[in-house]
Order: sequence, then C-alpha cells, then structure tokens
Amino acid sequence: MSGLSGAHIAVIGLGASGVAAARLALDKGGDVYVSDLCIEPKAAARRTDLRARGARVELGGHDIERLARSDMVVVSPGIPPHAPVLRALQDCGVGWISEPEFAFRFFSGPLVAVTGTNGKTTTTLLLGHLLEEAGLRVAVGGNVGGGLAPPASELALLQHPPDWYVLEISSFQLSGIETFSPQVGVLTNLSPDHLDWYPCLEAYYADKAKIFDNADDQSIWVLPAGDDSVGSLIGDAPGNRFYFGEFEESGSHAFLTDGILTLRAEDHLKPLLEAEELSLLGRHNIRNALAASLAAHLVGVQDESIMTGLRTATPLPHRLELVADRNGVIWVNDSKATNVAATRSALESLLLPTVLLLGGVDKGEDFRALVPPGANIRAILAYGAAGPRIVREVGKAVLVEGDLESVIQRAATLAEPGDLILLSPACSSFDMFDNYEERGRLFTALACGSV
Ligand code: UMA
Repeated sequence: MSGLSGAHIAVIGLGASGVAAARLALDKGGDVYVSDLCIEPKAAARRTDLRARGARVELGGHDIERLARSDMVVVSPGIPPHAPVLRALQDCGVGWISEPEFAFRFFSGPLVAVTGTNGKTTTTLLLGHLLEEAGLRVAVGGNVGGGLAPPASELALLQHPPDWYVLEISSFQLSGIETFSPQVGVLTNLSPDHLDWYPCLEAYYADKAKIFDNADDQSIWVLPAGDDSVGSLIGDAPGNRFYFGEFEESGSHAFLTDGILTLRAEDHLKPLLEAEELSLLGRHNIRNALAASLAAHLVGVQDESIMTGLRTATPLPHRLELVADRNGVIWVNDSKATNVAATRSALESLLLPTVLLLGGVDKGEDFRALVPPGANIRAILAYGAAGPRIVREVGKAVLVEGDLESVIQRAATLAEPGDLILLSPACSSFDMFDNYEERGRLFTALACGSV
C-alpha cells in the first residue's frame, strides 16, 4: 500500500497499538479519528500528543456513526469481539482489521511471524537476536509488549526498511487479518488459553489458524513435531513444513541429541550448542531455542552464526527469571506464565522442592492438570480471584487471603534452605495489578528484600 491520502481511518483504542496505528495512518496521509472508552490521565496525554500531530481524538466513548463512515477501521487487540463497539459496527455491516494487519500493508521487506500459546515472546526476541548476530538489519516487535519491543505499526514507520521484520502475533491480532502473509510462520505450541475471551477452545484455535490463511507454495512453516492439534490446525495449507522438538523424530529438523541442540540440514547433522550452555532456564526454552534456530537457518543464517547467537542470548524478565538467592532459598519470577500450560512447563523444568504461588484472574481453565506427575512440590499457595477454585482443583493448594505481599511472606516461612519459591501464577494479573510485569516487579522487589 503506497499511501492513504485523505482516506478516513478510524482507530479504536488508545493503548500502545492504537497510538502506533494512528501515527502510521497520519504519516501515510490519512484523516485520522481515534477513540477510547477510557478517560484516564495517561489516555489524555496520548490524546494531546496525537492531536498535535493532526488526529481527531475522543475519550470516554466511541462515536459509532463516525466509525461507520470511515474507509477503514483499525482495532486494538485488547478489544474483544463481544465489546459493544464492535457489536454495534457489526450491526451496521462495518468490518475492521487488526493493528498488525494495518502495519503489514506498509511493510517493505520479508516477514517472520511467530505465534503459539506460550514461548512467543522468547522465540521472537531470540530469533531477532540470531538474525542481528548474523549482521542482518532486523525490525522486531508486535505483541511482545512490556517495553521490550514496539507494536507492528511502529516498525512500518522505520525510515530504512530492514532486511527482515520479526513479529510476535497473538490470536487477538490474528482474528483481524485479511492479507497478512509471512514468508516464514513459526507456531511455538498450542494449548488452552484465553477461555475468558473465547466462547470455546475451538474459537481460540480458529484464530490461531488464521496465520495460514494467505499461505502459498513459497510459505515456510516452523512447527512443533508430533503435535496432532497443530497438524489439524494447518490442515492442507500450502507451503513447506519444518519441525522442531526435544526428541529426534522422523522428519524433524531441529532437536536435542545427547543434550546438544542440533539442526538437520539436507543429509547432515549440525550440532549447535549444549543445552546446558543456554542461559535461558527450563525445557520449554530449549524448544523455543530450537524453533528460533530453525527459523534463522531457514532464512539463510549460517550455522556458526546461530551458534554464537545462542551462546550470547540472555534471559528475558518475568520468564523463569532467577531473581534472588537468599538464605539458601532461590526465588524465580515466572509472572508471564498466565495459563496452566505455562506453569506446568515451569514445574516440569525445575527440580528443587518448590513453593508455588498460584492465582490471579480466573480465565476458566481446568487447573486439575496443572501439577505434572513427579513435580517436587513443597507447598502451593493460592490467592486472588481464582484462589478458591484453585484450592478445589489442585491437591495440596491452600488459600492465602490478602495481597501478593501476604502470599510472599507466607511462602518465605514455608521454604527451607535448598527450596525454590516460584511465582508462576497460571492466571492473568488484572485482579491486583495493571499487568504481569507489575506483578513480577513486586515479586522481585520482595524477593530481593528491597521493599
Ligand atoms: N478500549 C476501548 N473500547 C473498548 C475496550 C477497550 O476503547 O471497548 C480501550 C481501553 O480503554 C484501552 C485500549 O482499548 O485504552 C486497550 O487496548 P489494548 O489492550 O489492545 O492495549 P495495547 O496497549 O494496544 O496492547 C496491545 C496488546 N494487548 C492485548 O492484546 C491485551 C499487547 O499485548 C501488545 O504488546 C500491544 O498491543 C502491542 O502490539 C500484551 C498482551 O498481554 C503484551 N497480549 C496477550 C498475550 O500475550 O497473551 C494477547
């Protein structure tokens, strides 16, 4: 898409995506209208900035008539399909697109898109790092958030187009795509999530499947090996499929052999790095590293460069992050684990006796499968809105009333030297915090004894 001169572009939501989309639309010559339900000071500051750039901005509501008159409506991912504003647009027969779809129309270079239930951010950022280590100019962003990387629309504003765009894309963002088509698509894994948002698991998976919508014979897909649900998701979408997994399976291209991350290229094996040398904790991070290495290999990065990149990769905050080692007790912040699969995977990776902190917003997932067989559990403390259901569904769990600070104090009294205190809540944070980062920061500060 070359420009938008004079086109009426409406942007719904004034969060990070909305601001970036509005700035991109203005940059391309659009006549921009942005609206948001919220009237908080942060939104007011954003309104001032966007007004100064030439947009019309309305807080405290959405003008449906005006939205319906627009040539294009760009929706922020945090606005659910059942939100009154989207219902009203649907009733008027007005369609909308998601923010990454809008950004994609202005990308001028090839794209790797990374989706999946867990591990998206780690895989996206690690892949960006591997490409950078290879001397490529890379624009990394999308759903990542947390100040670690910008929304897709900001990447579309870059003066000098990169060699590769690398974008994390969520199911909410995929739900509003039309033309979005990555050269390389990575699917990290699939498991239940966001059941407070979707009417059923199939609806969540259906949005994930949209990544394959615009596939052609040249598309490259990096997929977890041996996962039937992924097989049904991709169906008969065109393109070439490459598989990664912990174990070597027939037809897989990235796996562990004798504890070494290994790629299969044509008919030879290329050992990359001892898994123990990887600075990212946990078995799931081995899978993320295999997915990122395979994607890097497929876009043409030399194996030697991938080896260097894996060696120099650093852990991300809030993802199995070791934050303190005090009086013989290790504290691990895994606040980003906002679903059952992520917490289960943390418990599979950590072998020390664990005091697990579990709770937050109840997203409707089944907690009964949360503790894997053989997990080394010292205690499970359940808290927050989901606390009572966790206690009913997870053996050993006890309810702790009060805020996260009270939960942490209780955990500290239960942990013995040699134990691990793990915040891996399996729930989102919105009952007590603005986001999982704020929750993780408080845990870290308390773990370090600095509050
Ligand atoms: N709003 C309305 N009308 C409504 C409902 C909401 O105006 O009816 C407004 C809210 O008042 C708010 C704005 O919409 O101001 C919220 O938009 P948003 O939630 O989309 O916020 P952004 O800051 O744009 O963040 C989004 C992603 N958030 C979600 O998908 C919930 C961020 O992902 C992402 O980093 C960012 O775009 C840039 O791409 C975060 C996330 O938690 C990290 N993602 C989920 C996940 O990873 O599991 C999907």
